[in-house]
Amino acid sequence: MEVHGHCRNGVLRSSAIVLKALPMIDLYTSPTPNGWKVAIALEELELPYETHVLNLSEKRQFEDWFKAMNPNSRIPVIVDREADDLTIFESGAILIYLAEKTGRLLPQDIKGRMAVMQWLMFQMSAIGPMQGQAVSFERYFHEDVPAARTRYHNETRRLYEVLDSHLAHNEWLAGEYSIADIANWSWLRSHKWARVPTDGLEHLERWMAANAARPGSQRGVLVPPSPGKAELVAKGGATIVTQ
Ligand SMILES: N[C@@H](CCC(=O)N[C@@H](CS)C(=O)NCC(=O)O)C(=O)O
Repeated sequence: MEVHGHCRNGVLRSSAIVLKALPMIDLYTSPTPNGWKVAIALEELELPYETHVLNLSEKRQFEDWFKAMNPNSRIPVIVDREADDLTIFESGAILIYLAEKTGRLLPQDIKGRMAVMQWLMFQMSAIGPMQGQAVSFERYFHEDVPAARTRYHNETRRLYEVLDSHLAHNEWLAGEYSIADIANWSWLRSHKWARVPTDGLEHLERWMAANAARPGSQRGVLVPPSPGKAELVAKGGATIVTQ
């Protein structure tokens, strides 16, 4: 496992002295939408963290040391050293935890809180699984299955249209910018990889541009650095796609 320190924000400034904060959170991740969600949230919240990169093709996620943290063998996972090594898997749960830890990106009042939760759950239960399958059948699956390709493509596009209609009347998904925006944008930014267009969805595209313009988003999507080359990503995806 490669271990990289990513404490870009772990710098405390006090008059003349500049101190580096110790990483507080271990982030086990990979350059994928579910991983970016957590990196973006950590950057937005300016929490010091250390990144542990898993190359998913090497299948380290199935080893016992990793399964002890997540029995489902998936990234992302965090360990909060400041909270008695509290270990959390499932990116939605991690985002809620980080928001609660800092009191940011998730309102306290019940109405505001539930608005964020419902759009977060929309991503976890719909955008993620459907777009994930769209990518698998477009790019990774070992045989071409046109009916599956069409189904996941159409369902993903339909979900984008749901977001677009909502964003026609809302700047962000739930009141102020929140973990719901982070979760959904982390997937939407890869829509071309799934070959699902956003054409004609002007409100969605306006919101995507607003997310992309945030410094926290820009730092988060570089954690960890992606191999960049489409062939390499496709080869890696093909090694982990299940039949
Ligand atoms: N519902 C989980 C999904 C996590 C997930 O599917 N992670 C993928 C990368 S985006 C993974 O670790 N895949 C490894 C594999 O399939 O072996 C979450 O949101 O955390």
